[in-house]
Amino acid sequence: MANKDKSIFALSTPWGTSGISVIRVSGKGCRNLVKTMCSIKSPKPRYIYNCNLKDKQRNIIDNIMVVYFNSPKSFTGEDMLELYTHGSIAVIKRVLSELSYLPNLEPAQPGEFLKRAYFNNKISLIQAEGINHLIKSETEKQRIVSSNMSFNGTTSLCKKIKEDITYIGALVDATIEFSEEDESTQKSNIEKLIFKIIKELESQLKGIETTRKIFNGLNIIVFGPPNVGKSSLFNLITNSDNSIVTSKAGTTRDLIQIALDVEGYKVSFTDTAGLRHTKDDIELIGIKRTTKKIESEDKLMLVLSPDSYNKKNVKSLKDLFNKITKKEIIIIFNKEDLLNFKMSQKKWFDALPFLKKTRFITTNCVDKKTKHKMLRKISKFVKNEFIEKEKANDNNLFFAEYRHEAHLKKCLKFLKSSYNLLKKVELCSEELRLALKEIESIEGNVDRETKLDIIFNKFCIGK
Ligand SMILES: Nc1nc2c(ncn2[C@@H]2O[C@H](COP(=O)(O)OP(=O)(O)O)[C@@H](O)[C@H]2O)c(=O)[nH]1
Ligand SMILES: [Mg+2]
Repeated sequence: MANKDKSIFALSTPWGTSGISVIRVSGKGCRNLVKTMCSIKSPKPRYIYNCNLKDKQRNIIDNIMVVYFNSPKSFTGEDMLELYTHGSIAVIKRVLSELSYLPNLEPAQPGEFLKRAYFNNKISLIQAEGINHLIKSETEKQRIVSSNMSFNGTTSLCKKIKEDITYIGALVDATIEFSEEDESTQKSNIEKLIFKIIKELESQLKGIETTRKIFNGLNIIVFGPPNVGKSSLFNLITNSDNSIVTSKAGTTRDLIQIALDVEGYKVSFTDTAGLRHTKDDIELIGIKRTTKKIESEDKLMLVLSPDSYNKKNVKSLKDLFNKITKKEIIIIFNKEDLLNFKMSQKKWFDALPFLKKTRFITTNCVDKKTKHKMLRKISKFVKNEFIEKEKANDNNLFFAEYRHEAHLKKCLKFLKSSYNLLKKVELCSEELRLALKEIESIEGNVDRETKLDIIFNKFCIGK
């Protein structure tokens, strides 16, 4: 992080041509900057001004809008400026270079505005992480979960859990005062309360898996023997011509990936090299990469066709299936327009009997007339088989980071031992106190600068 006494500046909108661009400045000297660069003598805070932005030689750089925010009523809690310039690369460059010559002003590090906001108690750590996800979000599901984290959802849940643990702590401490009989009813009450939080934490930990899938996307790997029409199918699904299609076996060598938004979920499809024994060393690299990818991902789309049925291809697939376990597989029987289609389907199932229960559809990827109908059929199949089961109540997803998971797990551990230590009031109280600390850490009681840097460096510049 840059020196906290220094002021920082950055372009907060993307670099490039657009209607407007926003450049942010935070720290001491903002007010003075409005005077010198914008010729506004005493800017009213949070008031938008139209002015000419001038360089040191008093030449006009651009006609802009500017807002001055006075500390602590700003995003970072410091004095701040937002300059709305025309979205021109030349203007942006000129303004940034002009700012960089000013004393006490430095380009912001990634996430530094958020970091200052956090240090000035404007936002919690989890809110900063949420805003970072929100900025990067591309699909509706990603937006919903990021919003939960940024705008109160997660904070309220943490508050509720903290209140519950504190309340239990008070009850535990009070048991000392009770008669033996009252003590046992009280303890069974406490047990119930602890159990309720344990259940909540367990459900949140489960939810993290779902959140990760929402943020990282679901990966579907299109694979199979050469020449079955994998690349044709991939191009059809992704509405692209990114994958080369030829009648020559071994055309695709690189892994080609495209991400789509399927009902608010980010879904990435990967086209792969056809699996076969080959002496071509470049194709071999492609096949190795394909096998590795299949081994590492869960959702597999096996493409087969009548003209690809032969002993060698059967063996390649058998070898692969011997290596992999626990995958979700669906089959696309392609080239349904070929004459011996039905027969070949049976042959494939007979050769690979373990696939007999696998769900499948039949397709034709070359007939332009049926293209739209085919796409609908494939999309429906993919949705039913791969997306539906991932669906969760997004409003109940509040955590995403490995950091959150670690604290939740520790909190759970302390709660469980407090449950087991109910008879020893002091020890039980101590476990509850430790559990409480873990929830506070999620919200941001992280005091080691280095650890914070790891978190904030993942963020973008200008945020
Ligand atoms: N008849 C027919 N040919 C197809 C179909 N899908 C793809 N092909 C053809 O099969 C050949 C191999 O296709 P390609 O997509 O490159 O297969 P890949 O090697 O599995 O990626 C090309 O000549 C395609 O035009 C189909 O549904 N029917
Ligand atoms: Mg191909």
